[in-house]
Amino acid sequence: MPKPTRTQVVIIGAGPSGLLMGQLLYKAGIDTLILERQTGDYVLSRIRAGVLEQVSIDLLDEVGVGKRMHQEGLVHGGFDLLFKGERHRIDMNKLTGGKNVMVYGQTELTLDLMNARKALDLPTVYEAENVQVHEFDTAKPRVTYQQNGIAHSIECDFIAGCDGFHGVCRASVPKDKIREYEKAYPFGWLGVLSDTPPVHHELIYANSTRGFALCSQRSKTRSRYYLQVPLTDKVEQWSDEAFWEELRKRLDPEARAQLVTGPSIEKSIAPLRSFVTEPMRFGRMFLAGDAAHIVPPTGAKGLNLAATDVKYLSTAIIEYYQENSEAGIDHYSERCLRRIWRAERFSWWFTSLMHHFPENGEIGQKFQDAELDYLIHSESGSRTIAENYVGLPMDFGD
Ligand code: RFL
Ligand code: PHB
Repeated sequence: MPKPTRTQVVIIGAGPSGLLMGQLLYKAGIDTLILERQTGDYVLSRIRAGVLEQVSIDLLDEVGVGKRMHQEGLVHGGFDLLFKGERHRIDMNKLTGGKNVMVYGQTELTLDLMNARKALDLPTVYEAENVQVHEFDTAKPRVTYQQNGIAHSIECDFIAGCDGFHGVCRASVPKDKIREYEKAYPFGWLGVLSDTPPVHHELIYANSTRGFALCSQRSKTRSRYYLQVPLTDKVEQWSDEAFWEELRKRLDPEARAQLVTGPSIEKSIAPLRSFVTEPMRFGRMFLAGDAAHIVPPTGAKGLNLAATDVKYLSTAIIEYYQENSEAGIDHYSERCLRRIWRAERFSWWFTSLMHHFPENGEIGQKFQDAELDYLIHSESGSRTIAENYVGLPMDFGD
């Protein structure tokens, strides 16, 4: 058995949550070790989020990795809702008193965080096998793993479970100590990335009788599109041709005419679910990001919630070391969950409003059309969407 080593915080997972956590703690002089199951290249190959709220932008600036994001990210002050064949703009900027979102791919943000950690020579173990968490309900937690067949054991003060939905941290909590709330949706999103100019300078969220579609982007020359598909569909069934043809059918005539198609550079199907774990603290182990909750991507909230969890958690741990106070740690779950449930509600509501539910029949479609018609014509209705989409503040002040 190799001699155990020690660090202050072991972070499990080098996705956006884990890497941001590492930077926030580094800035406060706290030692971390990150353990990641995959290779760095694999982590960077997962095409996921594209929209950052102001709170996430501010956090990336706070840790000093915002330079490329500000150069290459696209600031959006609105988006279009398309229904009954017509598009209507939600002017987020005007409706929220000047707030915007930033379109910047999760892959780019992860790369920026990865490079920052590498430049500081902070320890990260990629391809860490069989990571296991031990004694996290005591004052001396421990994490074991293997690398290249060699076993390692690390003692620490805290474990940050930033290991995503399929991670080991949540799975290690005794079932009687955790409560899980879950809703699975009866469809998935088929996503395509292509080096083609976006169909529109802002995002288009489309409600069509054929199913939901989303026109997003990564840059002025790279597009990201999604189609609602049955869960039984396999990605191999969808040729590029079939994808573009179906997308065209779900758009309005103007967008249809403007759509530039090309070969896909990534194509995948993601299931949609709402999921929340309560609590998010188990002694000296904390869950953050997708390890603790999942939202359907319609509201673009997943990565943003991950970033704010990590801000709450790093602040609590810094308080513990600098002020010898456990108050932040004690309130971590409660503070996060309040924000999480609000984002979960919005994501569920927006998903329900925009997707096709055949089981709800024609009347279901009529209800959606009527609600959308109300929302775009009522200033308070439009403001409700805008306010939630740009993101709620970290402290609600109420
Ligand atoms: P991640 O990104 O899943 O990273 C977790 C990391 O932990 C590693 N890991 C382990 N490491 C060691 N040992 C183990 N036993 C481990 N088990 C797992 C994994 O390899 C991985 O590297 O979670 P994190 O960091 O919490 O980040 C969350 C975000 O990735 C996620 O919420 C977003 O991508 C969600 N999301 C969106 N969020 C937004 O805010 N805006 C969007 O526009 C948006 N669009 C999306 C999305 C997610 C999507 N999919 C595919 C689910 C669009 C899509 C299609
Ligand atoms: C994306 O660009 O991947 C994206 C954008 C907005 C969403 C979901 C995904 O709501």
